[in-house]
Amino acid sequence: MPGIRGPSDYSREPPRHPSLQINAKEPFNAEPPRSALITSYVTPVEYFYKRNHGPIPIVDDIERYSVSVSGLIGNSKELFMKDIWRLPKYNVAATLQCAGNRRTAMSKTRTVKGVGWDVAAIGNAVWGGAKLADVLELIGIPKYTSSTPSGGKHVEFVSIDKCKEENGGPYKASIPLIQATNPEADVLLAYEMNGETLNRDHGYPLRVVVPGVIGARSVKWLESINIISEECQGFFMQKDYKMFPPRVNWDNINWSTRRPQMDFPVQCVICSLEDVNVVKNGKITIKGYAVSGGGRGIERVDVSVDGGKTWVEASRFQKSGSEYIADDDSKSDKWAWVFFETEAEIPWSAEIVAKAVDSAANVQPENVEDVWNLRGILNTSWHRVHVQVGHSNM
Ligand SMILES: Nc1nc2c(c(=O)[nH]1)N[C@H]1C(S)=C(S)[C@@H](COP(=O)(O)O)O[C@H]1N2
Ligand SMILES: [Mo]
Repeated sequence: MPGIRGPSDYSREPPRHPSLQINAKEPFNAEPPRSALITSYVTPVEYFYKRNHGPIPIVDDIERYSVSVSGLIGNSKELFMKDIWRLPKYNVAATLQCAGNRRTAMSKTRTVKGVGWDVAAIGNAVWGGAKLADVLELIGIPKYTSSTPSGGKHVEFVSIDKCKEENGGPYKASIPLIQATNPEADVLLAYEMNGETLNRDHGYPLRVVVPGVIGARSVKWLESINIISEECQGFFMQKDYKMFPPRVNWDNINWSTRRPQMDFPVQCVICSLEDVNVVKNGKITIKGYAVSGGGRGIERVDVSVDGGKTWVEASRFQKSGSEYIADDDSKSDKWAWVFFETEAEIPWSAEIVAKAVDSAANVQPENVEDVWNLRGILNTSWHRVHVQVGHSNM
């Protein structure tokens, strides 16, 4: 194996921050406390959620590490880190969100299958690396190609980790060739996260970052890239991460009837309050994140302190000192989340609700029941927290 290997046990896992809430230990799945998310627009690496399906791979020799590129392209090629480093480097601020974010809340309606997550299976990082479009050009596929002469229409990313869902094989996924060769789609082969070398949990030495798409397609610990005619047939593309209607259950499911989920829908979450917060007086700050997939901006965030009867509009911002304008790429980070904030005065108890609208006017569903699905993905229902005012003499 070229300088990297996927261990079959958990004896060599990397160190992790003690404040992470562990949702599964082996494989390691953890998220930060929700309040940590809103302390910084760029999520510090140690607080960034970790979503794994097997033991973390080990790099024995970075000099020997290479990614093989093959499939429907003439000759296959080995790319070493020095080949990747030589390409123009881009820093892209992009929010990664697991499709299972907010799954625990969905499972309260009806049981779902999968690791439970609160609201922090999401993070915003500045990813540094080469554009996949440049990498593919290097091996002879021009920009904006939707099909190669030999019929390649998808780009498959294969890892080196050992996943039980793949019967001990590696994690894999694919994206359409047209997205991979479009430089504006900003798909990266990233070797840096927030200006530092990628760490082991997040895919060292090289990972894919597909902005605006569910985290599942951003394959970590890249081992090979294949140009293929049909989308990847791996477990995580074909038998997982698909959105089914509420009536589909484990007895009547037919996986082939649905497409693999790619873009994520509009989402927003209140992070400054927990269920149930007791506050000293009636003044509260309602702050959280809002994000949409496909590069769509956040047009509006509505907040209610009476369970959704009346609404106010929250302010939105990304970086301090610059105004956030949805879909203005010169001012705002198109692939990144937006923070929202508003203050409110509440009586003795209140249901606080937040919902976002994206730049295509997509809205969040009111009730989780309406989007319930057996795998518990894409819970984007109105986010609600309950707050009580405590009567102390302080
Ligand atoms: N090789 C590999 N890549 C992977 C995964 C994995 O288990 N193995 N998990 C995927 C999923 S489901 C998500 S949400 C993101 C999580 O990335 P992070 O751990 O860097 O936050 O990685 C994706 N890439
Ligand atoms: Mo995920």
